[in-house]
Amino acid sequence: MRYIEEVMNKVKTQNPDQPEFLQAVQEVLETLAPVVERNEALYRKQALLERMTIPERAIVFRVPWVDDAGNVQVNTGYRVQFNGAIGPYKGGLRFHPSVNLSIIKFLGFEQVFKNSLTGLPMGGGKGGSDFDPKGKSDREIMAFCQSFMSELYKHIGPDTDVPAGDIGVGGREIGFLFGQYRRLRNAYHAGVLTGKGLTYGGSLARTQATGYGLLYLTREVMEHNGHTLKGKTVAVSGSGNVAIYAIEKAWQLGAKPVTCSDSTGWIYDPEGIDVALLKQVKEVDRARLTQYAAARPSAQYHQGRGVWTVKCDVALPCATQNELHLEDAQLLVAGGVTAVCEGANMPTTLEATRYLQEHGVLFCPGKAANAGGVAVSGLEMCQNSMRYSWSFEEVDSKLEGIMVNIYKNIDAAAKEYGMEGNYVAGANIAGFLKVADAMLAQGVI
Ligand code: NDP
Ligand code: 2IT
Repeated sequence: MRYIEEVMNKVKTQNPDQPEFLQAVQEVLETLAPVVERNEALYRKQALLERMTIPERAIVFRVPWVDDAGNVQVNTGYRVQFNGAIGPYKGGLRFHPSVNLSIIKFLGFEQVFKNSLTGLPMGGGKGGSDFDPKGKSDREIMAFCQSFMSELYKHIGPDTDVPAGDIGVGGREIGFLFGQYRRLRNAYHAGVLTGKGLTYGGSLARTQATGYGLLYLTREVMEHNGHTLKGKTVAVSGSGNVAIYAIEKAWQLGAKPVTCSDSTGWIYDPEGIDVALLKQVKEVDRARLTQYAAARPSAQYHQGRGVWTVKCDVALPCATQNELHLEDAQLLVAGGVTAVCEGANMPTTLEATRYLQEHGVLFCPGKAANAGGVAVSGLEMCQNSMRYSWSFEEVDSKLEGIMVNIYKNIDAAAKEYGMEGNYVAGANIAGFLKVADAMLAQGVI
């Protein structure tokens, strides 16, 4: 126990200006206490937790590009290669004005344990930029992506580090990034990026994977605790890649998703969200949710935040970090929520998580619940290595198997360490043990 506190204090001293990173580390370290107690002397002598909380490498770079008016713009680019003990660094790229080193480090740290939970050989990394894709033309997006890759390509490769999408980075951006990488390297390293288009090495079902995987995991959590998803009301936040396919799979599993949101407002649709319309608005037109509301008579549009005021059985935060606060958790509990499963990374604050757990809500953390995206990225790498591709059904059934397995492993780890039903502890412990073992086996690295 004392060892964990000592490490936490060191991490705080070394990173005083990185609140998101500290939050992510604190959540993991505090749940590792029972594991560390069993191995304290070894872990301390090996400085294992100190090593796990410092990235192997963090690259920060300038990204200059020219806008449509002919002016030079400049952004900051990041790639944090957090831990490569169990495989090449793997994790998404986020383009959003809020991006800074703290956010990329928190995401990279989470990714280490998430990737371990998938059972596939992938280390953890994350990157991105404070570039804001909103309102930019396709040419501006391309100019930015090409400049970003002109530095990033030196640090990545199919056996080194394999980026993918995250907030603000989808199929269009991955295409531009891949084109520039290929041009600079003069080699067709299909496995250098995942989330690619289907005509140049992408995997079927990668687009759907995070949202679908979230619902497979949510179904496992519900059913192993005597509930079912069938007929249940689901509140979803966000309206991007994860939210859209979470909503689609919720319908397919017999539940009724009634909300979605973006950073300016949210929709309550008592008849259930119309997925085809949502895809048209967000994926095709790249428009705002006001357009959804205008086209759908049953939809109510509200400005600002408020998704968690809707009475629901299952809540799926799928937008961004720290979007579900203590007051939201209190409202959800008062409304009788059964389960909260995180589609986004760290969307629930530490206080809200504790409140939900203390009030008997089934709570599944993002590391486990949203691991389906990176899992299918791993399957994309696998297909690229084989120079082959699987059918949608094949990839989807592998994804489902991986999510079922993740549930089994986090449930078993929680039970083994005396914290039955605590899936936060279960996910952290199960994810940690594999990485710890690999690091100890590889010596002082
Ligand atoms: P998208 O860019 O496709 O969508 C993001 C959604 O979240 C949009 O609706 C966006 O609204 C909203 N959002 C983003 N930032 C904020 C903010 N600061 N405040 C309020 N709303 C915000 O991203 P994804 O769907 O891919 O990612 C969503 C979450 O899921 C992230 O936490 C990501 O890390 C996580 N994730 C993604 C995976 C993937 O495969 N894509 C895999 C695992 C996790 P607006 O359009 O107004 O900005
Ligand atoms: O947070 C995540 O797991 C992702 N954004 C997906 C990463 C990936 O490499 O597919």
